[in-house]
Amino acid sequence: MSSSVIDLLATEARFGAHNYQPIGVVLTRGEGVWVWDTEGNRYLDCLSAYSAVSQGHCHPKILAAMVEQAHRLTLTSRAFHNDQLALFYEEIAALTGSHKVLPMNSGAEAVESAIKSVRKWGYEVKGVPDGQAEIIVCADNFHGRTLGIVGFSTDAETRGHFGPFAPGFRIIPFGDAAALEAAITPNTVAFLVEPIQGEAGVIIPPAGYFTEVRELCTANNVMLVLDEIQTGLGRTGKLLAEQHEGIEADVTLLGKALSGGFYPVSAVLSNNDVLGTLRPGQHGSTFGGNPLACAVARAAVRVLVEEGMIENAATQGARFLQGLKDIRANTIRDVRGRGLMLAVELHPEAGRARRYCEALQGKGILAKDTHEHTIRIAPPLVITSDQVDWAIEQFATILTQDFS
Ligand code: IF1
Repeated sequence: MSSSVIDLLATEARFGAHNYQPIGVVLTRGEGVWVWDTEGNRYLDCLSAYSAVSQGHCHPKILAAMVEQAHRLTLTSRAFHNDQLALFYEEIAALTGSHKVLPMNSGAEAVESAIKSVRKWGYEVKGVPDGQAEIIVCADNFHGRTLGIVGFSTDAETRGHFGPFAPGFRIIPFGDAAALEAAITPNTVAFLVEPIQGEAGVIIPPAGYFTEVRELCTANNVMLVLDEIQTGLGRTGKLLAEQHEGIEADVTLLGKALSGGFYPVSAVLSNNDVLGTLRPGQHGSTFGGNPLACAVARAAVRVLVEEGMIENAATQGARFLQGLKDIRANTIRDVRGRGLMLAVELHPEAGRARRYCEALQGKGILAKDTHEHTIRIAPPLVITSDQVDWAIEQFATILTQDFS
């Protein structure tokens, strides 16, 4: 590492809160699936900023939309109308088959907004006594970092010493429809769940789980809220991960790739009932729905569809998964994934996943460990067959070594 890079790291360490422990690479440029560090080394990005950069780094059409809009108008607040919001609503509703759209900024804000909305729906439409609404969530969930959300996390690191927390949440195991049935009461307003648990280590529920979940929610007048902030917008090889299950959520949450990584843009999508309960003054955001965000999101969604990125995620995801499965290495305990949301789980004796990610960096691949023993792999959806094959060779080289 050059002295200027060491200076940057020291300055970060001195002034920054130490709430992250990044891999020792300082990135300065990105294009498509590639990123470059300050010393000129090139890496294949197998994290894509946690799936926010699905369209590839600095996609030229999203960039053009952003620059054009930034020259004209960036922020009006929702005290006035802007000429981008209606078009954003129309396009996202048509694409996803939703009736109503609520624009926010971060993923956590979309989750918080959904919680507020389904509670309000519970009191005003379902008839739950005021203050009694219950929301069911899953163990090992990850929905963001705000107080409301970390209060129903089951991860000690995520929630430890941040309480007291808001009541009104019940936690059940993921992938267990019988547990959902047992947890529902007359006061249950919603079931909030990730289609595939990301932070938990790319955990895919058993086949048929979501069909049963959908039936239980419908039968009990419980809103099914799918957090598709990570799984949505093509990541799993379909526009929405719910399509793999042949179901439709009542409320869908989008974020991350909704802006192609240019800007924080998130949204709550729902049927008329849920978002229909919000009245002026009851919810909002200074930046939510601003013209710059809307223009960027419109371009981000357009290129995703027009450039075939969703189909490519399905094709290249299957190729990547098979390639990883074909690696014969006794460090590997499991390989799993759907589309380009993939994970390699290591045997505990093989050593920490972090060491493997550091070794992969040396081979020109940036990937991220999760939960000690799992390497998460989520490249931009524009990855080609040759790039997948090259990545698999690097994974094979590293996974056949022992870092225990
Ligand atoms: C961090 C993981 C990914 C999410 C789902 C909501 C949000 C996220 C399903 C909140 C955010 C991120 C945030 C990032 C780590 C990360 C993550 F490792 F925790 F699981 F992506 F894989 N719902 N996920 O995955 O969205 O408010 O951040 O915009 O460092 O916290 P946000």
